[in-house]
Amino acid sequence: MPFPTFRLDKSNAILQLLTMNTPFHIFCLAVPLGLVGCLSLQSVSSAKTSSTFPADYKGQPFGDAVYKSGPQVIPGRVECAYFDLGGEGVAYHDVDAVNHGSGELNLMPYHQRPHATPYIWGFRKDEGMDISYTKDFADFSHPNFFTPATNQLYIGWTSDGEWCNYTVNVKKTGTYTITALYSNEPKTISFSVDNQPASECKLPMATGSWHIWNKAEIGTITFTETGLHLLTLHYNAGNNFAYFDFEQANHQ
Ligand SMILES: [Ca+2]
Repeated sequence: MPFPTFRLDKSNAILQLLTMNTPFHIFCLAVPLGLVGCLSLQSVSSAKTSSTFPADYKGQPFGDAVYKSGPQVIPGRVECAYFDLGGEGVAYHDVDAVNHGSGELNLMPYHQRPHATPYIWGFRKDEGMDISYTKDFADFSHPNFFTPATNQLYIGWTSDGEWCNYTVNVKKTGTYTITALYSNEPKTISFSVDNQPASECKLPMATGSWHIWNKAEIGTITFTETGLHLLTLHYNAGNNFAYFDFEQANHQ
């Protein structure tokens, strides 16, 4: 039997499937499904870049063998440890090149907790940013104002004048409340969007320790265009930061 010829566009693929004999049924079914899958992947990876995204930015959204979701989404949660790839002066500014958590403290066996994994305690250990995770003896041995997740990653060892970038995918325009999971001092932090000042936020209370955590609403921020934006967190010494939740204000 000669091979039939057919076009595999979406409109007639199903018709061909119904009218042809096996084994071409299988082929015809697999190809359209593959096309659909490819289109889905493409839609995830090709978020629209906003008109104000800095054209000369050399950083990239964080990703590794475990985290493959691409730019973090607003509305939603921005995990602080998922700052962009690109290194010192591009994706962040940190006062020294040592990662004092993953690349120093967590090299000590005692800090490699049984509830964690090498991926967690060594998370991005070669970055200058300082990263660690919540530990049984440090973060859960006392009451917290808000109890973080076990193995919650956070950025710490903060110093004055530091900043870090997050390429975020904003799905809806509008004003958002920002809720932070943080510890320690009642400092002021700020965010810029596409290199323009966008929000100044006040951490409402001292928690009393680097390892006593609080989750609180700290301010608002407005996005006037959907698509990819460069969100920059500016901070000084005094806090650990785990994540920021961005929720649309006033049920817009
Ligand atoms: Ca550092």
